[in-house]
Amino acid sequence: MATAYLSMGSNLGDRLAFLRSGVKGLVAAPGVRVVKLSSIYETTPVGVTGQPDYLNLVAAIETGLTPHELLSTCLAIEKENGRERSVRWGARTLDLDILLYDDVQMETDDLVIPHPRMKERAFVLVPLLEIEPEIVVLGQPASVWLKQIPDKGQEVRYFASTHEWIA
Ligand code: X6L
Ligand code: MG
Ligand code: MG
Repeated sequence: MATAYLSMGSNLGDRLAFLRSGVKGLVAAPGVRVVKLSSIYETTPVGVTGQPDYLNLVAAIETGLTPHELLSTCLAIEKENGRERSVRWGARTLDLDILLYDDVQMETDDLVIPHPRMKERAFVLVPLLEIEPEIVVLGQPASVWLKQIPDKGQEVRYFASTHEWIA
């Protein structure tokens, strides 16, 4: 069994409902057990500006799936939730990314772990630190990565609890 951390985001339609549906998809997925969920944060878009604000959260899971099986599961859940891939980094109903998978470091054409840009994204690090305050990413505490992010409008505001979302 491996422990993995996943990032979830939505900035189209009923954002909260898409996150909820994404979590339900994970809970229902064979070989996945959701063990922790962060709160939901409302965050400024990074990469492409001029799109709606995101809701983001991070989930900790235990899984018997391999990294690529987990990736397929994430893509299937995105698809079930109407994800369309047109504009790179554009608005989306649901995005589900693998951040960490045990201490695995791997780089294939379709999957890079740890997630290559997670160290520079407050919308990932803030919810990750909420559920795992001591976590180390690529040799450095996530809290230190977060402090190193320049204050350039990467706003992350508490939005809602996920208290009732996993039994
Ligand atoms: C230069 C070039 C600097 C590209 C940054 C950063 C690109 C992040 C893409 C970048 C660059 C991304 C979310 C988001 C996206 C999300 C918030 C991406 C992929 N997803 N912003 N932007 N939350 N707040 O989930 O992360 S698009
Ligand atoms: Mg993403
Ligand atoms: Mg993605």
